[in-house]
Amino acid sequence: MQIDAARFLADLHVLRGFGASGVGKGVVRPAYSAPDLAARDWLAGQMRAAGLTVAVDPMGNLFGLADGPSILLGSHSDSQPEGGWLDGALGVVAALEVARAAREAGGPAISVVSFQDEEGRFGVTTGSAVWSGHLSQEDADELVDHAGVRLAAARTVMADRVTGDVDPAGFTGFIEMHIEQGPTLDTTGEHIGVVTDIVGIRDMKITFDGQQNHAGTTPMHLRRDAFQAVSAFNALLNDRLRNVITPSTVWTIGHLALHPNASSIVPGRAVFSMQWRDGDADRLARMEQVIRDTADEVAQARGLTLGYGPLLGLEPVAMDRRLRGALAEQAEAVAPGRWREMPSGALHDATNVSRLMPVAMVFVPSIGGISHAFEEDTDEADLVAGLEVLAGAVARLG
Ligand code: HGY
Ligand code: MN
Ligand code: MN
Ligand code: MN
Repeated sequence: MQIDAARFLADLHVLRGFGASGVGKGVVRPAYSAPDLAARDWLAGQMRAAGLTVAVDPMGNLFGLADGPSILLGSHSDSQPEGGWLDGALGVVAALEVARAAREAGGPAISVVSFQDEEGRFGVTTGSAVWSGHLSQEDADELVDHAGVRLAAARTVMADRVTGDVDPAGFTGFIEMHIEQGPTLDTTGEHIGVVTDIVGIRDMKITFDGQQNHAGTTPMHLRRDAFQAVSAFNALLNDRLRNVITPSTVWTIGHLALHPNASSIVPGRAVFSMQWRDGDADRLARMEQVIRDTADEVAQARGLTLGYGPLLGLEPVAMDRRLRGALAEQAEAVAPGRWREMPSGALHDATNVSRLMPVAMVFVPSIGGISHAFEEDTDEADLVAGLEVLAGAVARLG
């Protein structure tokens, strides 16, 4: 199987053009946006040109299907509200190149996928969560984004592209190539990461409701200020979690909406995202209890009411030994002594797909460990090394 590195890199740059931010190589291509649809239409054309049959399921997950049983390769092509050009896109374009190379060489049958809403405009890896059965379409349809749009409404923009459900039974396994999105490989100078496990995640919206009031006339001791509650909650939580966490545990308040969000109004309402991740499901549960107890205490002490959105989440998962072994053998062939086995602190569609079939992942370095930012980038040589590992592993498994 002969991969074409120039064709692969050229395709990556074409895909970057859909939703290009104009800042560095960044992209703004959230799920179901116009650039996301345009990117998916372009990808569908590439799939057809590679001899694959295009299928789109009701969530908008895009498949390029080989005939008969096949190995599934891919990732996602939606981005964060401010995203990098490689997060997800790399795995989809690498899959396309391996599918083309395998076909040209009469090699193993390869199907390609770009999952929808991996970046969680509506939840956590929503497209693959529904495809895998982790989340029902009915429950997914009730999810709302930060602007209050329901998923059921958002996905209607894809309705005329939908061909129907895609049966996972025809796939023998799934391999997702991705950038690391963290500092490990960049720091060690290694070129390839073979993933051992993917951490678990919990994510829920929390709402504090107080009293909206005049910022000049309301004495401090009479205020029921929703922002002050968030601030107090955050400080108390950071302190209390210290008894529960390990050095790899992480938690984030990444979205905060104050109402009505004006300089001279004491905010009456604060809605924020609370997300936490760890490799141990029991620790995730203990953290949830600390979070709920702390929010409850802050709300009571300040005379606010407290509300929770649905608790979303994915369990930690281990990668398949056989697929992982093929990636490791090929990593040693491509970058002798310059690769490592490592866990993933980022979430991936592979977590959901592991419910359906054996899965594995291969990482390439992220320069400066930066991702979910316009600055995200990877050396071209590393992009190509990762593609060589993916293609070689597929050939070994074929
Ligand atoms: O947030 C994540 O880990 C993934 O990139 N959606
Ligand atoms: Mn990703
Ligand atoms: Mn991401
Ligand atoms: Mn006034």
